[in-house]
Amino acid sequence: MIRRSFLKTLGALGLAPIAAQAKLHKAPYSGQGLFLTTWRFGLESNQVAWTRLQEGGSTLDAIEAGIRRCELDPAERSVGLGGRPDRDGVVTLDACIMDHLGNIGSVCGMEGIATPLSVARAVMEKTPHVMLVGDGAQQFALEQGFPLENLMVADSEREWKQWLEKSEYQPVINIENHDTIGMIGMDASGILAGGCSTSGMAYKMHGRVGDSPIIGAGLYVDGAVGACTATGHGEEVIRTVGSFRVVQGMAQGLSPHQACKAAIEAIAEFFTRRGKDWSHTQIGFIALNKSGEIGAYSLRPGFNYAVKSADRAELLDADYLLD
Ligand code: SD4
Repeated sequence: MIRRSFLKTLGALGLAPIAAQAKLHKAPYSGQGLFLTTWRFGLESNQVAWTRLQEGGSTLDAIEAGIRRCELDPAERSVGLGGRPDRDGVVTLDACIMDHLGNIGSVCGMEGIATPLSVARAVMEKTPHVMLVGDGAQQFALEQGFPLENLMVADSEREWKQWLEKSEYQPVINIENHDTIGMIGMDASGILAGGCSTSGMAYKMHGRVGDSPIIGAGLYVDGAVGACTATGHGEEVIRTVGSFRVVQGMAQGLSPHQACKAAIEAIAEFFTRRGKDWSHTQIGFIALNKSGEIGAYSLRPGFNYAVKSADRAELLDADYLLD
């Protein structure tokens, strides 16, 4: 009785819990697992996640393994080891993780630890908190036995020194096929989870944090509805609470594709309303729902994502709003 009137009050305020609003009257998921990952490197990360799942790992284990593959690859220059530095020449990493029950963990602006997603998972599972930043995040990681490493690779250092000559800060993002890794997935029983890991925008101000470690912005999972993750211009994704927006869209009956499109349209609307120049910006979302439907959408062309299921392993181009 109390619960019903509480829900009614929340509903009147437009705040009813997503699961309670869910209109997902689709067939239940009948696959053996499904992973969706941003960008070309998602192909390999999906394969690693898939193997981990088939070996008996949970969705969360699979996502951690898939993202870790990318974090530890020094050739991937926007995630983990080898990530591009900030304007002061410091590589700082952001990551977050979320499971189907609403457990969350996040690290922001962490230096010297190559696998921030695993640290975010440790924050989730081993602390009473959900987010650790900077020195505190590193201190916790060291206590947990993560190794301290120099994350700057020679190519990143050379490019940074070149950049210093002009020091022009124009966030050019997503024009190359390697960027923030966001992975969402589901096991054979439909248990969802997601993770997101990045070194953020190259040459950002020291201390800047984007959307990727922010639950609701860079990642959101509702175990009864679906999951979404974002890549691109983090400030805009935070402004519009992008990933939560997409999951809420799915809860209200939109397909993953429609929900991603609606979130991109909202971002465009926010730009227009604020009269800001958005000619250099890019944002992309990927999403999946509980019945195994997938979708993606970006602001402009060039965003791709990898999908993996029992009978699929491919890279797809997202639909987009602007040419
Ligand atoms: C950020 N969203 O730090 C990240 C960067 C990114 O494609 O995804 N670039 O804003």
